[in-house]
Amino acid sequence: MLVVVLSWLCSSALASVSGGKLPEAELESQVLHRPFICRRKSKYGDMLLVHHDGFFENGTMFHSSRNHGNKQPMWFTLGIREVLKGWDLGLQDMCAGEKRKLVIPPALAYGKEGKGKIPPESTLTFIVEVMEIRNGPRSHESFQEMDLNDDWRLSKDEVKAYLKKDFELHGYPPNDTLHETMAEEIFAKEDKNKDGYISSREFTYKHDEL
Ligand SMILES: [Ca+2]
Ligand SMILES: [Ca+2]
Repeated sequence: MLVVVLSWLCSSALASVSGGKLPEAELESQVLHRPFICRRKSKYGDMLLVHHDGFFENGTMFHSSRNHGNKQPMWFTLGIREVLKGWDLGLQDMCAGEKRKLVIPPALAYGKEGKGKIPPESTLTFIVEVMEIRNGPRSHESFQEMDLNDDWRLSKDEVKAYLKKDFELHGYPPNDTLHETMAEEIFAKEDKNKDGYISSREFTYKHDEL
């Protein structure tokens, strides 16, 4: 999963983007559709592929992923403030194929300042449909998958093997030089105690934000 690797590379930066404390505000969440079969439910650290429509309080649509840009659904990691706080809170325990309506108060959206075409103090309504759920780059499952010899730490070779497999899975030819560089970058950032291994502790997210 190339997207997972890329998201892993950026995740430290994303996780460090955190604002000050905002006043308590209630998020309204309503299930519009839940599929009959649900193999897993979304949890913090998962990657979600979603389509979404956003509306102002007066009902005007300000964004629709189906109509804007490349019209593609979007991947993000749940629970690391990569998206609005209201999304992180409101899109838990969802099934692939589920659709929810979220009414998000300003404190859990763009706050006092607003952003771009979102005016200050806007309550926003989103209709969000989850298309797919995957293990996040920092999940326990991803770690186990990468830890080939089960010693609870990732060697540089294990990380490179994972990158290679990931490339092949996406139809890219393996590229040793590139994998080497990517592994170096990952270790520079993630091997906090510089012992040449990424421990499960170094790997896993801390969810102290929420
Ligand atoms: Ca290992
Ligand atoms: Ca280490």
